[in-house]
Amino acid sequence: PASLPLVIATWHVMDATAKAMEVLQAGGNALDAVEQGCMVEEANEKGQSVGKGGLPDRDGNVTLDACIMNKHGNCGSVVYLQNITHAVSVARKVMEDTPHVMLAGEGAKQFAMSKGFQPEDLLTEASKEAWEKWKVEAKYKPIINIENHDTIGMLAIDNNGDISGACTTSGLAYKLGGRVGDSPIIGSGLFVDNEIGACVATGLGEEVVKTVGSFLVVELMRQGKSPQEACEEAISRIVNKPNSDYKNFQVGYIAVNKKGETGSYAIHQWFSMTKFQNGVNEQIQSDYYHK
Ligand code: SD4
Repeated sequence: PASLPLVIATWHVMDATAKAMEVLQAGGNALDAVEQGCMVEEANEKGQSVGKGGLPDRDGNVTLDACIMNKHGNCGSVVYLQNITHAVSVARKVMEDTPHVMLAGEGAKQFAMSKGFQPEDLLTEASKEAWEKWKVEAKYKPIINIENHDTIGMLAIDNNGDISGACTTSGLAYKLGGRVGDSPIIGSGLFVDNEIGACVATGLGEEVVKTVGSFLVVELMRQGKSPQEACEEAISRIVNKPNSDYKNFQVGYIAVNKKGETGSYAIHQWFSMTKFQNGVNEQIQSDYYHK
């Protein structure tokens, strides 16, 4: 089997995977690792599709979606959360401190504040300027890879061989007010089954939700597919739909199985996975469908 521990994440996020590996090497569990890894990107104001500095919706509001899932198959999620940078940590509190799985909007924010999270303005000058520029024409169209390396999904296996995953995003830039993507939807943006493996998605969330993408990838691994084969099959479900408009949007998956084998696949070029294993932290370009 591949050596443990290991961490993989969507896009080019070496600081985040380094943080997660540091947690694992200090004997921390996979859940702590994915939370702390994701927090690195949430706090990074330069990342314009997650946490602080995320691009707003069309009304200028930064609204966050995040979820987390542990080795017991428990999960927590927040949707349409405003003014709290570390959405992934709020999701973990929902999992651990409430009888619920999802909290939305104002209720999620009030809950976060009751747990000691400090509200702050998440719209940075740079993101505000980008939004103002967008407003001139105000055309909404998903742009392939606009997110490039920000929205983060992370999966880890710790020294005990246990798997956890997390996902956090400010969603699609200039979305309609109220829009929620795949990232906080368990089974779509993220799924973890400690017996089998885990998967996390990025890209146009609507297309991931319609195919329950991450659950699909894990179930395909359960049926014997490798993580790579499972990611490819889940992408083919999207592109082979009648009238699929896949040429105009991106979806990417990364997956890991219980043996520590990994895979990644996307519709279009330039999707990548960051992987930290055996002392090597590297960005791996993903293979893709549309050539
Ligand atoms: C969403 N899947 O809200 C997210 C966006 C994303 O890289 O992954 N961007 O649809």
